Amino acid sequence: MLSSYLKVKPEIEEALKKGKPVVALESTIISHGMPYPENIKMAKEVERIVRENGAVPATIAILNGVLTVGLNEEELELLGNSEGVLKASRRDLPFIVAKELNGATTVAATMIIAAMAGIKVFATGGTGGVHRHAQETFDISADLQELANTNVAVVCAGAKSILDIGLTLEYLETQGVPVVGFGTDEFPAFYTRKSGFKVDYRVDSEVELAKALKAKWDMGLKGGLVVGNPIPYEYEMNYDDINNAITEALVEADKKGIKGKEATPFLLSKVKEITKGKSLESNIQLVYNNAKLAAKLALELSRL
Ligand code: PSU
Ligand code: MN
Repeated sequence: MLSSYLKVKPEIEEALKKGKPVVALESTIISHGMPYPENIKMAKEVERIVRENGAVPATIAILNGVLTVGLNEEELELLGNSEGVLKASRRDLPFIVAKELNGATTVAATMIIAAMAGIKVFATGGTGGVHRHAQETFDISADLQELANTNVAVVCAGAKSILDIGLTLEYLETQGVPVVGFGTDEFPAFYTRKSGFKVDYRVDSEVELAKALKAKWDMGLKGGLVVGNPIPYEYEMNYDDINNAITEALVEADKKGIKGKEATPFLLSKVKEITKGKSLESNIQLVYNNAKLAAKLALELSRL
């Protein structure tokens, strides 16, 4: 039975039962996406922002094999500051559970667990996507398949150019995943507001977004939706600086033979090093911005 694998914090369970807004948050961003102690600080602040904007935060991870929705301080600390926490995507779930291990959930795994718990809105920094040269490497994040199949809306700051943004958008189109721009016609590129790629639909309010989501799911169109929420102007990076840093990081990853699930964490930490920490500051701020939008979206969705 599902309930023997899943533990939902009472506050979250209560909110879900009453149809109150809840926002799911992932944990790979804590364990593999940012360094300690900034990761823990970010994780706590994101939860505070979700609350401030009218929703209950639900950070998700696997603890001793239990799919856990809602973490306490000690659990956040464990994820953010210990060795041996595995990066958990869809394929890892059965083994991390069976072996009673600790896993930090990617966008894909967080969507799965959020859907099990009944959470419809999820905020993160960036999702995985189609990597550059995927034509040869086949490196396409399992996040994209999850978006095709699991009914959770993901608010992110677009796709960063460690990925092939164009191919990522093509893949999502094939899979029938709507990609919308919040207050923009352009799909944002994570560290920058512009990417050079257009979105399918521009949406200018949370209500409009909530209505589209309700319509999608009412019609039985399974799968998620990607909300591209551009980084606030004041935290945006210089387009050339960040792209040069990414190119340098990609060359280094190639030289070192980094691939598979190590690729994204390696590139993020390398880019941070090259930009002398600037990319991390932008990354943190865009997550806060997404948490705010996700909370408002969850609130509007709960009113429909
Ligand atoms: N992008 C970020 N920070 C992250 C990730 C992506 O800026 O921490 C994480 C997310 O958890 C995402 C995962 O789901 O990386 C994708 O990994 P992969 O490409 O191996 O599927
Ligand atoms: Mn991959």
